[in-house]
Amino acid sequence: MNHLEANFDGLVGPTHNYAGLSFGNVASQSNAAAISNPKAAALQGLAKMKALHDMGMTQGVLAPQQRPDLDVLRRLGFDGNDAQVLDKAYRQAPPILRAAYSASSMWTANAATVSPSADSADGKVHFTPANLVNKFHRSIEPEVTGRILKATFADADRFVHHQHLPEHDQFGDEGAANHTRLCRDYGTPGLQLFVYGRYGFDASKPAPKRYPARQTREASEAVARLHQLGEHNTVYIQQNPDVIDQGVFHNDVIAVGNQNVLFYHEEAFLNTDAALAEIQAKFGDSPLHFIKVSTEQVGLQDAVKSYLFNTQILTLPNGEMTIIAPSECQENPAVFAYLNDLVKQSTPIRQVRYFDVKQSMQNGGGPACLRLRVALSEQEKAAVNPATLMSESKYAELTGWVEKHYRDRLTAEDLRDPQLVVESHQALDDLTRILNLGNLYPFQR
Ligand code: SUG
Repeated sequence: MNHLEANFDGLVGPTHNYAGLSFGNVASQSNAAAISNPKAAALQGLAKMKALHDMGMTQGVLAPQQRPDLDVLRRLGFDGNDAQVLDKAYRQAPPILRAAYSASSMWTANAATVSPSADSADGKVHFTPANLVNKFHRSIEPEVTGRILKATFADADRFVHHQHLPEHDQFGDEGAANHTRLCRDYGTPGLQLFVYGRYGFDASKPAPKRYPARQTREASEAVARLHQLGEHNTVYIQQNPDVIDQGVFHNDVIAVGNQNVLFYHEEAFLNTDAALAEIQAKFGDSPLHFIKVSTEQVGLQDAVKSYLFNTQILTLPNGEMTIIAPSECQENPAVFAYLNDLVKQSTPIRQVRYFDVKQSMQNGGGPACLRLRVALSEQEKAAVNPATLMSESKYAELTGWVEKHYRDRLTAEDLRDPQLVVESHQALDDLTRILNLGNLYPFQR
């Protein structure tokens, strides 16, 4: 039976803006108050999706969330009609208004953790939305994320949807950004690496000092239990707290894996040798490529700025691996030289392709942040909501939809404009028809 790995990218929502909301994410903080271009952001994301489709990959689309989240603003005491709620929040608490407007659900690597049927004891694909409790603007995502995932992977005989973990920092969970699966083929049982930043219930263990560790070990263990994984197919690895303090707010900023390749920076993990030995022991005899990038080759700051590791490693239909990198990797001399050399080495990676996702990068989201990987059998793929899969016609329909509904400029001042709410609702209402999602948004219920 054929298995494949699908990428489900987050469609950038109509209110994409730069609000400086993510302490510990250097790009988000340094672009606070920059002027965003939601139309360009959405088109950049769609162009990447279409390119992967054209490369023969299975590419899906995950819908954005309803923003602004007026319910959460009302829950926080801003009352009146929609225009009054926006105006009060704008005058009394601008950062809260910006949070309620964030299009951060575009980074679907943080939407959920997904375990394929080959690994889970019950032979089903498991999804757990991430609770994202570390940042207020992201903590308001999981419920609707769960609804979007259910509308996309609806077949209850094949797909199991769990509730997100309890909403507390001790169970901080950021989803697939801290989760990598290694395997021989997508359909053979694999090994799931859960990378955490700290312990939630043991303050004596190492932890970063400056920036928050968003993922706890206890959260990772809970997801593995829910997904019916066992000791034989899980490895827990602690992130190096020092790199978190240098801006590595998710593990996918410093490491990425695909099939039998683990591509990582030498400073990524706390106990690297022990972790690699455990991976090797549990992976079995077949060849495994640990591609280590040393600090001498690429310094940590260059890795963080260029997002060398926030790349997608794809296995193309011809079996060769390609890296999907942001154009920032081309612009950084050390990183560009490294990648040019990498494709000449004896690893499965044969090619690098560069994409302009600058609108997302300026908020700390690279190509890998924008996608959720779902390994599927052909039957499972056939059970996916077909309207969410990329095709020539879907691309044309979605780019037309963006051109029609999106603004090309958004400032902090614009967020008080009630017309933006009307425009966003119209856009999302149309989108639920294009993606055949039903009435999933609060304003539709
Ligand atoms: O959670 N940025 C996101 C970026 C997420 C990147 N995802 C992965 N690494 N998988 C975050 O920090 C910034 C929003 C703002 O400041 O406007 C933001 O939420």
